[in-house]
This record gives sequence, structure tokens and C-alpha cells, in this order.
Amino acid sequence: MGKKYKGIIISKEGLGTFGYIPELKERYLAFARGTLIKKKMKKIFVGDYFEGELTDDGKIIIENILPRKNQLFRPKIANVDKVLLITTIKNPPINTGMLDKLLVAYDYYQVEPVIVFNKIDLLETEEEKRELEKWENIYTSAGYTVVKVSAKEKENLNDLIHFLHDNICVFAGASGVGKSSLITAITGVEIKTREVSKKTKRGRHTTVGASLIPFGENSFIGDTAGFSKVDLSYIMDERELSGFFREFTDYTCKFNDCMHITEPQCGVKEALEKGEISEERYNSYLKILEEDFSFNIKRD
Ligand SMILES: Nc1nc2c(ncn2[C@@H]2O[C@H](COP(=O)(O)OP(=O)(O)OP(=O)(O)O)[C@@H](O)[C@H]2O)c(=O)[nH]1
Ligand SMILES: [Zn+2]
Repeated sequence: MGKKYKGIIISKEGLGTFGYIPELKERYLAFARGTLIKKKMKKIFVGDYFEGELTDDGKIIIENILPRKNQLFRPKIANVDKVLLITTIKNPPINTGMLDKLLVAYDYYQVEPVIVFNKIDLLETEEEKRELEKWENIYTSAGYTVVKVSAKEKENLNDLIHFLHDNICVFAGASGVGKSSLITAITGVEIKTREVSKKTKRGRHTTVGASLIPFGENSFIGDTAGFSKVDLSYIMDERELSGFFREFTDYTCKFNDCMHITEPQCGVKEALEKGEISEERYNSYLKILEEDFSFNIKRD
């Protein structure tokens, strides 16, 4: 009998399924026990926590997969604790419309978002620095965690790594914000962010399997970017949207089904007038209603 361990599935591609045992800081080929092996292995996700036995010839026999807390499909990873939403003030300029949408979507999937401002080394003028401070304030007051880093200068990377202790995370963000640079800087593993869906020669889309890269203190990050475009009307009802604008949920309105647009005695609009909710975030909310839910909203 080999020794029993707890571990995590870190890849399922080509040559087989690999499990990682944090206690040994090592990866091993993994198999299911008993009959119906193929069927059992198919159901296993990257990110699954398992209990298993390490054999004398260095293989893991999986005995039990622990219950999943969630499962993302882009990338296909289970038990994702956090998503790093990578963004920049400069090169490229910030796209808060996209960021606000992703904050809603990942919250919906119960993945805690962390807003990462990368390329802070590029901010030279007072105006640029104030711009970063402005957005940092907006998102911190709204209830999100904000981290400011430079992948290039390796600035504040340890804060980020420490913050991800014991977590499975994925990353997402627009093209050119430094996703691959940042993952390489954190893990030491060279990656080139690739599209989750690759077009094959026959023109068919195939899903490329994601792997987890171990780093820091028992932390793991997906090597494939998470979705960065989403139509929220596919995943939720328009009435649910404001519940995912975290700061809105601190206020109550006269009507239970208030959309916070023109209704009287709306707590959200009152907070907006008092400056407790930022105009930028409120406008993002309206924009999502227009873009994803086909609302026609008159602005004053
Ligand atoms: N100045 C500066 N440049 C950076 C930093 N991080 C990345 N870059 C540069 O930004 C460019 C884009 O970086 P990538 O890591 O390829 O960005 P990406 O988000 O993976 O891009 P896609 O593959 O298009 O999605 C590269 O030229 C990097 O060298 C940083 O912290 N500071
Ligand atoms: Zn309201």
C-alpha cells in the first residue's frame, strides 16, 4: 500500500492527467481506481481536489474527488477562488465598461474578482497618477480589492502572490494589458496567452484544455485566459444585474423590483446624488442595461 495524500488535478492534456501534491511539491501521472476508468477520468476537471494513493512507481491512484465549489467553462477549471482582472491606465487606456461587466460575470460564477492595475511603471505625469488614484478609489469604495503592479519592474508582485495564498485563480483582461507578462513574472513559467477556442484547419472550433501552474505558497493559476467578453443577458435576468453592482446593494428602494432608473424614492439614485455611488459605476450599469438587455434609457 502506498501512502495517502491530498492533491489537486493540474492538467488533463495529451499524455494524460496530472495531479499535484502540495505536501511533496511534485506532479504525478494520475489514474482512477477500479473499473470504468475511462468514464471516471472523463468527469475529472482541472482544479479538482482529490484524495489518493501514491504508488511505489510514482503514480497517483485517485480514490475520491472532493465536492466542487464551482466550475468555469472558459477556461475549463473547477474550484476557482479568484480571478485577476488585469487592466491598465495607459497602453492600452483603461476600459471600465469591460471591467464592470467582468466584475458582474465573475461574481455571478462565485469567483472573487481582484482588480490588478498593471504597467504602473508607465505612469509618469501627475495627471496619469491621479487617474490611477481615481479608479483605485472608485473600485475600493465599491467593495473590490485593487492591486497595483508592474510586471516589467516586478513591482508589488509579492503583495499579489501573498494575497493569492492557498488559492486557485485564473486571469482575464483585454489584449495587450500584460496578462502573459504578469503570469510569467509571478510563476516563472513562460506562457503566451492563447485563445481558449482555436480554429482548426477544417474551420471547427476546438477547446484547448487549460492547465494550472503552481506558484507561491500553495497557489495555482490557469495558463489560459478566462473569458473577457460576455453578454450578461445569457446568464442573468435584467432584474438581477444591480445585485452584482456590490455598492448598490447597501441601499434600499421603495419598490422591491426597482431598476434604479426613473423610479421614485430610489436608494441607489439618492446615493448617487450624495456621491456615495460613483457616476462612473452608475453609468456603467445603465450602459449594460442598454447594450446587453436592449433598454432604451433617456439620459439627462
Ligand atoms: N511598461 C510595461 N510594459 C509591460 C508590462 N507588462 C507587460 N508589458 C508589455 O505589454 C505588451 C503586452 O504584454 P503581454 O504580456 O503580451 O499582454 P497580454 O495581455 O498577454 O496580450 P494578449 O496576448 O494580446 O492578450 C508587451 O510588449 C509587454 O512587454 C509592464 O508592467 N510595464
Ligand atoms: Zn432603486
